[in-house]
Amino acid sequence: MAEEKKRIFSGMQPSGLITLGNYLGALNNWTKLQDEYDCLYCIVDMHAITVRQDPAKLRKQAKELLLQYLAVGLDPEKNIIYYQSHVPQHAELGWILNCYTYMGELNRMTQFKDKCAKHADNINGGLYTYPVLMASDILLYQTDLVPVGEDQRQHLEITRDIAGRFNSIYGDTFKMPEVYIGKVGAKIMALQEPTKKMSKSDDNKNNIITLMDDPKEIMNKIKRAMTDSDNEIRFSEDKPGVSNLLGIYCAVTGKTIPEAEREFAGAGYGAFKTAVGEAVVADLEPIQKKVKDLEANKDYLDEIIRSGAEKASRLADRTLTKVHKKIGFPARIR
Ligand code: ATP
Ligand code: LTN
Repeated sequence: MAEEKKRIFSGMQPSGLITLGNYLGALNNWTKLQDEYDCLYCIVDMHAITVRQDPAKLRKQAKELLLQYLAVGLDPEKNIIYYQSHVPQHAELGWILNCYTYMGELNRMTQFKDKCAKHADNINGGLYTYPVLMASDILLYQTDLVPVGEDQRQHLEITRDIAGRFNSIYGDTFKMPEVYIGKVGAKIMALQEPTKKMSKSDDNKNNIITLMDDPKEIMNKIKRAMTDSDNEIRFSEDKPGVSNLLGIYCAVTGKTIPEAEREFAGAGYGAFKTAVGEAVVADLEPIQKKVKDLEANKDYLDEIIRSGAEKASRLADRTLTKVHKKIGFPARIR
């Protein structure tokens, strides 16, 4: 009998157009892993409302994210692609796991601290318990591997802590998930402030390149990216701007950092930035074309989302039934 494939779960928030950071840090790895694993790729709209969203915009962004998942090459025949809010079991397990998570653990989350600083007027309970919902997303499907960018490592650690705690009280219930962080592109930095990560909800649009930026915008943003004054193209901690551009260049071309450093030895920043911009444009152009082609195909998209939710829901029920039984909820008479 063929061995069952291992399972992957990952997700992105429909909180804006996805950036080069989301693409190189996560999406690009998802497409590479889709043949080897059974994958669920979720559009985590329930996570997105932890910061205030405009309803019409949120709906539009969720659809755009679906188009982009497909345009980068996620195959809906091979992967389960769906909106988180269509599978209420995420919230149900989320509640349960809240009761197995300590406030002390949540207080340590750096993303929570960052988002509190950014949204001081709306520090809500959802923002605080966000990692528990994320743990539920992952544990609901008995996930083996979670491909994410470097910024999510801490959330994977708390997921493992919660799973371990639950398993030690009730016996084996959840698979212990592993984090998967790619070698390149795991942390793309903001172009104007290269010591902070590129983030799709950044108000300064010059900090980010989205997958849908046109070639002129991309070239301009990269030309304006912050560098330094020593005019040397070298990867180094004290050169965050140049290092970030080198990282982007390598992630889109498949070259290694030493190869890129050799290629640009003696070149000026102007020529370097032009080469980086051109490489990014060449990588994104086919994706943008695919988004445009898919856009009009409403029935096709609806069917992906409908069947995705149905399949996810069936898998989720298996875990939830097990969890209910373990914690002592009365059995449902069906
Ligand atoms: P927001 O700005 O709304 O918080 P975000 O841009 O941080 O959004 P998410 O939807 O939270 O993006 O993350 C989606 C995936 O992209 C996650 O796996 C995350 O680790 C990855 N990711 C986000 N930013 C970067 C980045 N700058 N470099 C590499 N990977 C990233
Ligand atoms: N927290 C992630 C998005 C996310 C996720 C997940 C990623 C929500 N649930 C489950 C992997 C697995 C983020 O903010 N980048």
